[in-house]
Amino acid sequence: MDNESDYKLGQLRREGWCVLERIIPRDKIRAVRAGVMASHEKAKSDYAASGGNMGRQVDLHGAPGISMIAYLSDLAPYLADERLLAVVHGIFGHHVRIAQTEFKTQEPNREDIDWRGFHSDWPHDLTDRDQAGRVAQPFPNVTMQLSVLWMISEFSPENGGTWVVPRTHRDPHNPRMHQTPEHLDEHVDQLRSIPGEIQASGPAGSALVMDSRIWHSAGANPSSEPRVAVITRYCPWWLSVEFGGRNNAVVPVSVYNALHEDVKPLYRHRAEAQDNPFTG
Ligand SMILES: O=C(O)CCC(=O)C(=O)O
Repeated sequence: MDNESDYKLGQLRREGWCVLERIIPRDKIRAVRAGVMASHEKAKSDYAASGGNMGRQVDLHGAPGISMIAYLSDLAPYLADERLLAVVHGIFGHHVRIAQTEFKTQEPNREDIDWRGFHSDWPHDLTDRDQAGRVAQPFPNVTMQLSVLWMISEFSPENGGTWVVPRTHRDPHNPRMHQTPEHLDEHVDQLRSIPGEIQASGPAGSALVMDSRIWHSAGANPSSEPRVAVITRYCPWWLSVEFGGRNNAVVPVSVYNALHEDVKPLYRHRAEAQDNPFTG
């Protein structure tokens, strides 16, 4: 492993997050951003036309819908980037897959810049609203999922860069404790600024990598342009990504076949007409 990957891995383990800068190169990012923005609109109109729910990526009947990777051909080649996989493999070993792929664009012109919505991510999402599995607290000291937020726009305090509270991936409390079915005691208000919070920044094309346990929140975007982002959730082979049915969206054969060879293993478990190497 090179020095940069080693440093980022250490930061991720210690602080719960890191930024890998410019995974998408400067000369490609404009075209990728244009592609992602157009695809987001297309996905919205396709889901609306079919009566499905794009947020949950389910069809009209609640069955798995079409995965957002079907709309992200411009971003897809970077999902198996060497620098990113060095860090992901450093945490999980080589057998990994992407559980969920979602658009995370923040609309412009927000005035409520003090807005926060701190939480940790599945499988450490305490709301467990889909009954999709929730690790019991106190969370074991194991990284189970890496939320990789692609900064398709530059991220900064000026446009709603993600808020993170460093080292909270090891904290026994959680900003959503009151939302657990058993209403655990709340120690932290998820809707307010938290001491030590910082706003993750990076040039367009970077990837914010977060341990799913870390407390984080989208930022309100006061600028006049959308803050364009996509999330992909990297999981180890041993984590159930089907249980409860949360975002089990399907990758059509044609989309799967067009993926780069290094990216295919990340989606094979969701690809139509492919053996699932995790169940076979
Ligand atoms: O969009 C962001 O900045 C954060 C996204 C987020 O909180 C999430 O996907 O869990």
